[in-house]
Amino acid sequence: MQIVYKSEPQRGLLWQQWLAQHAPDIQLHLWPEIGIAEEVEVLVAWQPPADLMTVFPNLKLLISVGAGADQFDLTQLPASLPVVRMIEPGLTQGMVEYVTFAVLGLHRDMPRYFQQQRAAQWQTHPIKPPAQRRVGVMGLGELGQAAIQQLASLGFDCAGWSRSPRQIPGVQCFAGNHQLADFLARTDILICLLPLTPETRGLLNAQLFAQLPRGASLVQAGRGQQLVQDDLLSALESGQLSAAVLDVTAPEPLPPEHPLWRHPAIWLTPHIASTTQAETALAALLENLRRWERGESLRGVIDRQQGY
Ligand code: NDP
Ligand code: OXD
Repeated sequence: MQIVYKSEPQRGLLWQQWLAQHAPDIQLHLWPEIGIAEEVEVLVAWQPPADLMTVFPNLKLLISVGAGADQFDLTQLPASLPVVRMIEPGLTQGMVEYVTFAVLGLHRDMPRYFQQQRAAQWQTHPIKPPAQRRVGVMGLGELGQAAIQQLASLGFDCAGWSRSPRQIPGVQCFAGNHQLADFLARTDILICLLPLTPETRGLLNAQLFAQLPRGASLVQAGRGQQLVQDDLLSALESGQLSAAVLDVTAPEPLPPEHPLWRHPAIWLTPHIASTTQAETALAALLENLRRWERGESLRGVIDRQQGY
């Protein structure tokens, strides 16, 4: 099997060496080296080359090296080309860690304490038990479910919101637009782990913030285009929101002069919440390639209608 990998080079090198040793029938080429283009059946990429089907005329499978596949313009790809995304334990664990860090930081008033530190102000605030802190995760997929289970184990009052109804022990589950208002009304810390689709683009806006309890906070680790940044700044200004932890922005990188960088109630990280880990992803990648060879269903197939 001839595969081309086009993403972070270190990971590609490790995969190439590991496959050569453990699955020598799979030859992984590291972009821009592609072997014989006509023989390439699988592309594993973050950003595919322009004119994908011209470069690889016999491509049969496109694998996103990340959890999201919104970086692909699905409308430009043949309907018959399966597109799958990465589901692997290292990526999930990274997101669980980031969300847990952010929620604990917000729960324990850390943005406020860091502001106080800069002002050399020694002032304490009451500590709330986690059971009195209502966290709400938007998106109950691979990452959202893992994150919420960790938060529930820490004793937070947890709810989640998804497109279709879900059942997660110990978590109050809401689904669909008709239950969004109820979900928001009971959420002190809102975490977005939604994929970017036409429905979720711009969803984190003034109207949505207004439905949260006053003083709520936001953790945004989905995609930058889901957040209306000016609406966030206004909500922080008015006190409707008290703080935000942002891992994704639009654009990325965020220009140095952008107000989000310097806002005292915002913690900003450069899209590092999680990433596909070279070692842990190998088994997931190989498993999907073998399933594909055997004509079996793949893990993480993107539904073209839903866009995720
Ligand atoms: P999944 O596809 O497994 O889960 C997506 C979840 O979102 C599902 O629960 C789905 O509902 C829900 N959803 C989708 N559209 C809507 C909608 N319109 N209304 C309500 N719920 C909706 O994705 P993952 O959990 O693997 O990843 C989620 C996202 O996290 C990625 O797409 C990516 O954008 C982001 N990400 C960010 C990273 C970072 O470093 N910042 C790293 C990795 C991922 P249902 O259950 O009904 O299908
Ligand atoms: C991903 C990401 O989707 O890194 O994996 O954002």
